Amino acid sequence: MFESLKKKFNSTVGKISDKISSEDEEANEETPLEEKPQEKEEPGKTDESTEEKTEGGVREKISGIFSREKKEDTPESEEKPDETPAEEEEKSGMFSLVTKKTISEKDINDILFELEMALLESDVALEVAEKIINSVKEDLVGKKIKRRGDVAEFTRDALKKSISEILGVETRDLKEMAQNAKKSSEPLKIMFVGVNGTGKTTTIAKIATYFIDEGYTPVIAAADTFRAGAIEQIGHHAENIGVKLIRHKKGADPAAVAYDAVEHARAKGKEIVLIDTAGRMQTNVNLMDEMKKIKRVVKPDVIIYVGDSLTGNDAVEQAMKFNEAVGVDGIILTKADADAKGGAALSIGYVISKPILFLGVGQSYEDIMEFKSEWMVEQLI
Ligand SMILES: Nc1nc2c(ncn2[C@@H]2O[C@H](COP(=O)(O)OP(=O)(O)O)[C@@H](O)[C@H]2O)c(=O)[nH]1
Ligand SMILES: [Mg+2]
Repeated sequence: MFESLKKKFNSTVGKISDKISSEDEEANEETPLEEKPQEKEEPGKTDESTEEKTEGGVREKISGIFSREKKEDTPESEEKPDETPAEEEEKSGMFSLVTKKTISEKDINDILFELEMALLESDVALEVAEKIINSVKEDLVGKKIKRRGDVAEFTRDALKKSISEILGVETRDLKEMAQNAKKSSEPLKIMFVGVNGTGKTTTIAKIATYFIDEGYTPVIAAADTFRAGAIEQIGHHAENIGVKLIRHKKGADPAAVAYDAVEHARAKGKEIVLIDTAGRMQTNVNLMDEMKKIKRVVKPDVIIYVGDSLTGNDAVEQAMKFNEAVGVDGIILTKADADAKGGAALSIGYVISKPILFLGVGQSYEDIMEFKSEWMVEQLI
């Protein structure tokens, strides 16, 4: 899962660490660090030792496309002036592994730009990639390096912090909502929206299983009355997991199906209503209106956008459209088990300011996991 992003973040740690450590070694061998002349901006020349020429060429070509923040390098005067005798010794090169240097923007600019390009290739949204790069830059520039391991540690920490910030959208606790529903005897109504094939129906069966395991009795509304075979498909799942399905005929008003399911839950004391809807293109106005009608009629407590993580930027784009049309409260990303890239998982919550609640991680009813941002950070770096 998300191998591609993980590789890119880790290789960035390695590259920054190698670059700054090797500069330190040169500084120790050649001249005292303080007297080392500032390198001039000569991308083709200065980076040959650490980067492949082809990558450099590509970078130059695309460098005009995306705007890069230009900041002045941290001035040398930021070096701590009042050094202890021990620090003076370190600088004089007595301990070759103990060096002292302040990370400048120039040290990391090219490597971070390369990371930004790599993130975009992995379907990370542009605003998210930019935020990560800027946040890491802000954290690293000016950091004083005392030991060789510092650079890797600082870079890793800076990346972790930026990813945590990206994923730090306030989440919603469905379990708590279900508990409250139980106490109030008014069912928790959850409506699932998203385009065709993203995994809505499968996800509803998984969420029903999740709540059954928690001791609740859900009911499912077969409100996808549009697609051929949809009612049979969800009926098959409902039977497998032993959940009551409320269904009308194909072509019936989906809002009426959802309404009946809510009435059923009220009458039978069931705590949760899960409403399946037809997969519609986010651009289909009529079908979007139909979804708004379901919303008006049953007033769901939670609207969950179900997106296919394999579709990357498309999933993010669709989430925006659904959010504009009906208002989304949370996200479930499916097929994360098959997603090597991870761009949608990293970006989608940030872009629409709504939390990812679960990840779909396979085709069986148990293959769903609660999404925790700390877990995601650990996956990535
Ligand atoms: N690997 C994998 N496949 C999934 C996952 N969720 C759904 N699928 C598959 O995606 C396909 C479409 O799912 P479906 O629920 O019919 O999508 P819907 O059109 O949005 O209702 C089915 O073959 C599912 O088995 C998941 O988390 N992982
Ligand atoms: Mg479906």
